[in-house]
Amino acid sequence: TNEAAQTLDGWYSLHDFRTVDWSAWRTLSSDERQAAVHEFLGLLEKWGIAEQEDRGSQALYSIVGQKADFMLMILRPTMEELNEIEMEFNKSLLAEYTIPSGSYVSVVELSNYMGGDGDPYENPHVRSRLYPKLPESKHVCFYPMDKRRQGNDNWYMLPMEERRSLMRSHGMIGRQYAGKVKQIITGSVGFDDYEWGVTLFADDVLQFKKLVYEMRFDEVSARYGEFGSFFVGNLLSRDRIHSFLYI
Ligand code: 76R
Repeated sequence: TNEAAQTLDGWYSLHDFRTVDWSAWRTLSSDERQAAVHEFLGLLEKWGIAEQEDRGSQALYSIVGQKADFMLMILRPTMEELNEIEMEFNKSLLAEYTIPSGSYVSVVELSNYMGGDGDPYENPHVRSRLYPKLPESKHVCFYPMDKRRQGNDNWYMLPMEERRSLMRSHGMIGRQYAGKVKQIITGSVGFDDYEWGVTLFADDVLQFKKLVYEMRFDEVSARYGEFGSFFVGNLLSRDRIHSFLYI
């Protein structure tokens, strides 16, 4: 049998997508809406403590287009904590006025195609990637993907050496976007419908298109990439939450 890539696994990840039920939200009095907003801000503050203590991270973005209105991305050391946070939100007043519109469960993953020396879990650079503080970039892009297993194009039948060399070329393209796009690859085999989640952060939204397009011409993506739905969004900072929910 073929050699599986070894993975380094970091924090567990939940991407939670919600659509606001604006017509129901509108029926509340402005005091009730204020209370719901404050409760939500309180939850964000509470979740933020874990981030300050290096026990996780989270990001909130409004989503452009009809697939959802906002996305909360949460990273935590355990699957239980993801579940707790999701439930805390579900029990909040605001949640009563949102409709779940998708979620993605995965774990931050690095593969050993590029491998370095020593115990990677002790390497500060590796640690900062496995346990990342999510950036407050202006934009986010998320999509799930698979590596193809079809006829002659079966990623999982390729020898390790060939996959390694293909991944090297993939990494070289990615590196040209250093400083412009931050990517977090999360593995979801056994957890969700696709094999990976790709989450990209950038201040210039156009860099998502440029990066993803350029990668389409690279063999790993051209021959082996299969993609789910794409989501793109704008940072929902604390002060923008008020205007976002104002009606
Ligand atoms: O971890 C590393 O930086 C080493 C090189 C590297 C690996 C192993 C790397 C670099 N990636 C790796 C693994 Mn990637 N990546 C994607 C997508 O849209 C598409 O066509 C694909 C979606 C993007 C945009 C992207 C960006 N990468 C992976 C894997 C796991 C593969 C496996 O294990 O079989 C997937 C699914 C995947 C997909 N990648 C980079 C980037 C960027 C920007 C880099 C450069 C990172 C840097 O050097 O800073």
